[in-house]
Amino acid sequence: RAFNSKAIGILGVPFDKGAGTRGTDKGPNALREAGLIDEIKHISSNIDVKDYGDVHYELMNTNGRKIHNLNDLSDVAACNKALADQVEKIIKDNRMPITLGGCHSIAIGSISGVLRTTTPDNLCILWVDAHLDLNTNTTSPTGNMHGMPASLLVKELRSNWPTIPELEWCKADLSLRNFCWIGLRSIDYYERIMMEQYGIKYFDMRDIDRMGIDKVTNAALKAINPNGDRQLHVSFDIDSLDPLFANSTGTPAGAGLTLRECLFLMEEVHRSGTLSSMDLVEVNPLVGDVRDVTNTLNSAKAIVCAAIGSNRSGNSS
Ligand code: Z70
Ligand code: MN
Ligand code: MN
Ligand code: MN
Repeated sequence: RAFNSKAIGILGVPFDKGAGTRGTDKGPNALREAGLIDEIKHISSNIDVKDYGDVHYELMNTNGRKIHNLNDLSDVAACNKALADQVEKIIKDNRMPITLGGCHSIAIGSISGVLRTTTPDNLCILWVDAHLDLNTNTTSPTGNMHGMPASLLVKELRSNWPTIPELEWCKADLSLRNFCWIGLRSIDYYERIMMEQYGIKYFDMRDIDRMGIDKVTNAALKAINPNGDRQLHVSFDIDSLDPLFANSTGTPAGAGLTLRECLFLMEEVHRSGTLSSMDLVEVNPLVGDVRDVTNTLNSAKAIVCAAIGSNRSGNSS
């Protein structure tokens, strides 16, 4: 299959129920109103972008069942099920899906949709985030499912989960070996234990200070795609950025990535020729003042555009 297709499919996921803070459901339209689609069209003359609109979902009948410490599970499950169908459809239209969150729980459906079109061994995941998002319902200190998507997608943690009827459709069995995290600086107690137990690949803020973003980016891509023959999904949480550049998010974490580091990272992702799908999540236009929201939207747009070929050295076609 061809990577870095010039054909893009944008999908909004106005969903915030996996987060403890309301408002990420306003993310997709805020990005559209800030001109994201037009900015993508202006990257180059041969780029082809289609806006698929927003995902809609209806609740399943759960007969009132509840599972311990999974807030709004029925909504999270129903939204992600609909999302997986839409992502699969966009790929079958020969477009690269870019999902606009929404909270990070939407990575469950986004990555599940991609996995219907390829094998788990063929897919690698770059998770750019201040947080690890590897909790299960028994390790999570909050019950918020945006802190759990990675663990629902990997086979190594399957036995740590109870049977969840609403998520029966989620058959993702990626290996943790195919994941690498960048930007970590807020990790929960049990997440830290899992990181050590499974030898998780990551480059945290200390690694970026020590190595610089160039070496980190290339080491991360090499770690999950040593032969360059896998397709790459980037799950980009805007809270990986320092609050100076993206304060409008539910849980900003200080001392984070600069916008320049993120642009370099995404330019390299583009240059790798392996990018096949992407999430941009946790933009919350209800947090902060007008200036915070503008900065956050500008950062988010620049990150998406860099991933699909916008280059600070100029674009010639
Ligand atoms: C914490 C949890 C999280 C984003 C917060 C926080 C997770 N580890 N993710 N904000 N984007 O609740 O599991
Ligand atoms: Mn113009
Ligand atoms: Mn996240
Ligand atoms: Mn986060």
